[in-house]
Amino acid sequence: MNYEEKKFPDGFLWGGATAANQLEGGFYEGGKGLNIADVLPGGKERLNVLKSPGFDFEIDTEKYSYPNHEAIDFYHRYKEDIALFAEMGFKVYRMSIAWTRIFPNGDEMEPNEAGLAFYDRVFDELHKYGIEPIVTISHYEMPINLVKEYGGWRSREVVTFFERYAKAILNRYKEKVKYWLTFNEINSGLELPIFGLGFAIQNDEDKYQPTFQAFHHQFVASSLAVKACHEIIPDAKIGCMIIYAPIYVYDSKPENVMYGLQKSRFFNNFCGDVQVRGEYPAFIKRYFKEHNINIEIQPDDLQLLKTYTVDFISFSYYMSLTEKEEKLATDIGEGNILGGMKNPFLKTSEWGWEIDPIGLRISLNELYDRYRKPLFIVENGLGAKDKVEEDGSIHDDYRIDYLREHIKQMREAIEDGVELMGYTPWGCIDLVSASTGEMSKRYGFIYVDKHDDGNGSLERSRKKSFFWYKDVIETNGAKL
Ligand code: BGP
Repeated sequence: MNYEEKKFPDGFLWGGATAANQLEGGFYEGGKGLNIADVLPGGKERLNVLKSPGFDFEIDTEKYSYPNHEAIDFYHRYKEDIALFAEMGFKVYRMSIAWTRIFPNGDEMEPNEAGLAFYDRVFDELHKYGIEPIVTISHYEMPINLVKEYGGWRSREVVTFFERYAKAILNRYKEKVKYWLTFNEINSGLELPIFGLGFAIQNDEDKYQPTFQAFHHQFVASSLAVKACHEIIPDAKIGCMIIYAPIYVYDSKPENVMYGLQKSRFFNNFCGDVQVRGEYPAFIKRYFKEHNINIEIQPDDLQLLKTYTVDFISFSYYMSLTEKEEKLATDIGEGNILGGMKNPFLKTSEWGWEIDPIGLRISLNELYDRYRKPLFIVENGLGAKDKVEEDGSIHDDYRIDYLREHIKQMREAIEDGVELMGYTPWGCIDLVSASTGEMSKRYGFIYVDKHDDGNGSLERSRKKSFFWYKDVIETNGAKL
């Protein structure tokens, strides 16, 4: 391929991605209320809380640290950070709005002006550099009041509160935001319900009826947001957001192949099928029947889901999963948050996430074959521990290698015929990790001097990958 052929399509949206709760800090400023991320402890306790039943959503500062409270202080330093994004040449910046800045308790009638004004300032700053914001309406941070008083997404009332919130921000930012996403990694509710569904599983029963009722409420809420978005900002595009992890079947045993297909349908396709095709797929209806799940569906719900489907599909891609029907505990890859088996052909990150660039090409093809809608990779990246040299430089070649190989596979997928809108690698600036609550799991092109113990000057510096990514964007992907 010559230089011209290596380029990505004109208008390809290069950028980076973050989420409010993981970088803003200022958790009690500007009238903000408490959200789920504010009560999640940092360090080893984080994963325990996410994976074990019975979390009570209380803050206990005697016992735990809460890294999201200050995070990297984007709340006060957004100008400096956006200037750095601009220096890399970002075309877009994916961020989220903290629901609790706009509706501190979630159930008020009127939005909080100070919260609205903060994002006005952020969007204005982005536009100053010609960077288009891509806004996730809800990224793992439901207001605590809605969790405690209403049971999170179990409650139908939350749909009304969410719709009010979505309309408030769509109206306010109609001139400033043209790309929207409804729920971050909506299918995470199957593995990490605290994040995905806004409630903690208390017992096995919760995994059935309440879980799927909560999903239904989110689907309805998502369609209401699509409807409002199209009415309020006719030239905007709004997408769903799922975690995609292609499933590799461990061997050719037909039972395992069937298991892999079912696993993929459940994890990868269930939420997309509802949000993109506008209906519950047959495999989930069968599952409901076999598990006695009777979700409450209001008369207009199904028509709403069918009418207000998303314009594009965005997804996060970190790893593939290898599966068979009967796994032994020793088959499971250590640290792999989604529970897949060890794949002998793949290396893993320090946290046990399989590194699999070809899996991204497979994901893009599977998604495009299934839906025939534009795709957007809104998260991808390598969590790694960075070493700061004496002169302050950071040689993160491992991150460059990771991203380069994934970008190559994106180009392959485009050659395969996939319509790909853009790429926003995760954590373009170091931030608090969602699953570990630690700072030391870094993804950024920009280093932030903040450590797991909460100390650090919060100073920003450019890693080697910063200059590399700048070149990638400048050459529209021709120079990797
Ligand atoms: C996704 C989330 C992000 C993010 C990322 C990396 O699941 O949408 O919020 O943090 O994963 O995960 P982690 O921070 O656990 O390494």
